[in-house]
Amino acid sequence: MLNVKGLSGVEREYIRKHHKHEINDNQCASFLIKHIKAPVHLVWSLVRRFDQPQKYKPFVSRCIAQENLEIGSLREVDVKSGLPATTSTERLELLDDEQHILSVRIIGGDHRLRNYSSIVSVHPEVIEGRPGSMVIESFGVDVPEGNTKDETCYFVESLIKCNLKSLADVSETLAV
Ligand code: A9S
Repeated sequence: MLNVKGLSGVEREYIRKHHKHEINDNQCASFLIKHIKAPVHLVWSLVRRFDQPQKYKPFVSRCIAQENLEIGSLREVDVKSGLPATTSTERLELLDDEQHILSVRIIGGDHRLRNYSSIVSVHPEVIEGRPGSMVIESFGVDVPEGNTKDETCYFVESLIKCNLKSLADVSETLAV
C-alpha cells in the first residue's frame, strides 16, 4: 500500500510509523495527505479538540463530550441534515501532544461505518519558505453489506477530503 505513486520518502516514513491499521478481509483502509500553510501548533490546536470537532469539521452540528480529554473519553457527535446518519458515538484512542497524533474509534451511531478507526498526524514542513503543516489522516473500516471496498473507500475518502479542506481553510485564516 505504501509504494503508491507520488509519496515522498518522508510521507512514506510517517505513514509507516504512525498509521498502522489492523485490517481484516472484510475491511478497507486508506489515507489522505493535506499540506496546510499554517504552523503545526495552530493546526494541532484544532485537531486535538476531541470535544469540539465542529471547530473545523463541516458536517458536525453538535458534539457532547466529557471535558477532560483522556484515553477512553467518549463523544456524541450530531451531524447536519442531508447526511446518511444523524449521530455517531466515538472514543478517544490516542492523543499525543508531543508527536501530534490523534486516534479516534467510532463505536456506535445510526450510520453504516462499523469498526471505523482513524488516525490523524500533524508534521512540520516548510511551504513557500514559511512554517507549514503536513496532515496525514488514515482510516480502516468494515465494508458494509452490499458495498465494495472501492465504494467504501471512495465514500470515506470524500468525507475526509472535506474535513481536511475545512481544516486548511480554518487554519490558514487563523494564520494570517
Ligand atoms: O468525521 C470524520 O472524521 C470522518 C467520517 C468519515 C465521518 C462520517 C460520518 O460522521 C458521516 C459524515 C455522518 C457519514 C459518519 C460517522 C457516518 C457517515 O455515514
